[in-house]
Amino acid sequence: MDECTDRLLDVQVLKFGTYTLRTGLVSPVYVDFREIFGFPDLLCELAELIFQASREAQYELVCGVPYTALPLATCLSITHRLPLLIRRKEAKGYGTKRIVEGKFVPGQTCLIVEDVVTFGTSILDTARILQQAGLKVPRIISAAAMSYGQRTLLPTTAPFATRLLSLMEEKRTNVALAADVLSCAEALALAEELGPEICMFKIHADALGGFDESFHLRLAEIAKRHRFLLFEDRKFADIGSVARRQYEGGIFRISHWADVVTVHAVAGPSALLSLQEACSSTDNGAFIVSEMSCQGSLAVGNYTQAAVEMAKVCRDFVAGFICTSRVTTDPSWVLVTPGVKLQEGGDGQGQQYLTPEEVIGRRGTDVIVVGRGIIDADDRLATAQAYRHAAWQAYEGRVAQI
Ligand code: 5BU
Repeated sequence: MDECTDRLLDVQVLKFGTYTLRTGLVSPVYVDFREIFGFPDLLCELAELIFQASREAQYELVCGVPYTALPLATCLSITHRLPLLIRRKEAKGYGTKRIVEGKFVPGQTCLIVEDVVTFGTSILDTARILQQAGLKVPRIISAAAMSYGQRTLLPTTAPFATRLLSLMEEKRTNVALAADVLSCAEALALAEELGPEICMFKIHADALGGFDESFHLRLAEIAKRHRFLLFEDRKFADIGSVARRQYEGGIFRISHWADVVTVHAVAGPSALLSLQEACSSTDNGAFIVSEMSCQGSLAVGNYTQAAVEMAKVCRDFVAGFICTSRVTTDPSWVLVTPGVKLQEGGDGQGQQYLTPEEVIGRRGTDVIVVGRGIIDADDRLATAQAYRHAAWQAYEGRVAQI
């Protein structure tokens, strides 16, 4: 895959810069798929990667989303002897008036191939039309869903996001543990036991009994040994000067040990800018709370969009967002979702849970934050491994499928 990516860069199918897309979104990456038509060997290589990525799905036919994905679908069809369908953009006004051309019988299963996905509207249109024609659509494959590793190469990815994305890719885990236990001693024991399974260890320092300097020194040592990052879920929401003092000073001295913190958008960008100034390393960062998992949250709609927009004033410090949906399609930001359990439901106190498959696989966020789902389990290690497996499978499925 990496060799293929290098060639896509060489021949300018994949470009990095600042591009305004048809949808009005500004993107740091642009895929000019039409450029590939001049390189048939590369087209075949990409079609083969798509075939490999879709192997688990059972399908009998292949259909490309018009127009640029048609050569990809054709290549797959010829190489693997899969009958090809063509979905017309509009039904012909004469002759058969068919909108889906090709040989098929209702009930057959069809793979949809797309070149680049922004919002997925064209894909969904194609899926709907094929379904109306009686076909089953098990999988949609896109040539351009970026992996965590590939996203570290984007020039707009913040330093902390780069650290997190590389760690997730290398360690093969996108689970953050919400270590909401009573004491620092318990938190250290949890970090020791579950450290090998997670990418971030999230605490609320002010809710842990016995907090002192020796705690964060010992936690940092465990984090280094088991390779995870330290996340203080402080949710700063005050004016810049106070937020800075809360970050650097007091009992917790958060800036001395936390790799990443959360910041509310409600007070505007000043808190972010002050925290960035006070940050002990340029490799550290913050997540902006753009949505919350709890019932009745006011962080919705225009607020969410404004929170996402605000991140741009502090691009080197903001690594991404806390959210429960895909609040941005810009792959430089990391999307972190709390309120996750293996079974959907609630906790009776406003928390709402979605499954790893739902948030990573279907909604398209990147990291799950799990607290009681793991902490309340009889076997915490086996349960953490089950979350890790579910969230990673959902991610791997998504890199091939949108
Ligand atoms: P739970 O035990 O998995 O429900 O814990 C969720 C954790 O995520 C907990 O530490 C919350 O403070 C944190 N959280 C959340 O649940 N929802 C949010 O919207 C935000 C943080 Br922001």
